[in-house]
Amino acid sequence: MRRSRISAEPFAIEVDFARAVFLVIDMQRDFLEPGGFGAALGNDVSLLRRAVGPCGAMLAGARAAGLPVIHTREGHRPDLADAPPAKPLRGPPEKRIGAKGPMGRILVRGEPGHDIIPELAPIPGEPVIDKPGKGAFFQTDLDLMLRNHGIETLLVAGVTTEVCVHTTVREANDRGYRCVVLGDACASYFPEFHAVGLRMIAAQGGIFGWVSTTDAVLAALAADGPATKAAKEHAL
Ligand code: C5J
Repeated sequence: MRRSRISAEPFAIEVDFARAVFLVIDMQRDFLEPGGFGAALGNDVSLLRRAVGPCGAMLAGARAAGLPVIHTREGHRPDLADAPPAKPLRGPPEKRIGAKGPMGRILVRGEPGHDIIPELAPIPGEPVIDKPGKGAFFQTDLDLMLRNHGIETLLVAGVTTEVCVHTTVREANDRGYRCVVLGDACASYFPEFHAVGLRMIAAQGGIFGWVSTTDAVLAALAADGPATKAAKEHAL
């Protein structure tokens, strides 16, 4: 097994890329485009765009290197049977989960707003995990897929930093995975929450994981070369 060093906070981490995946959290139209769930909650969705370029660069690098990619989407069944009753009851009725918006019913599977933004669309062979909650492990088969493929490290990006990225990293950390969060490939409607969210991950000796950058991860991946290609045999 070959380990590559990624510079990160609180300290550099050695990663076996043959046992790593790139996990892209909820880069959906409902969060990033006007008229979706994020906008219905009163947020400036343009603040999330800053993560798109870095996410795209990491996607391209992962695909070129043979590093498996997994996407997630937050959303619910059309009858909302998988939404806890308190979730769709928040906010004014015309802006709630399940209400009709310019991109279809808000945060409902199968609607245009639920799709991943076209710039970061999954390609054939990349699993998409549909999750009813904020965390990607809650009521999904993500853990099973990762364990079946011997994955130990998650390279994590997406939105929003302090909600679905954080929840997923906490869930993963408790399940024994090592999470390296690509800070510049994450974003929040609240820049201060983004900054503090990243600090919380790396604080106390890396209480939830590591925080790095897209460039640092790509540099380690490029230096790794052949070892990553071995991951192709473990394609998810
Ligand atoms: C939110 C998410 N913010 N993907 N979801 O409701 O972070």
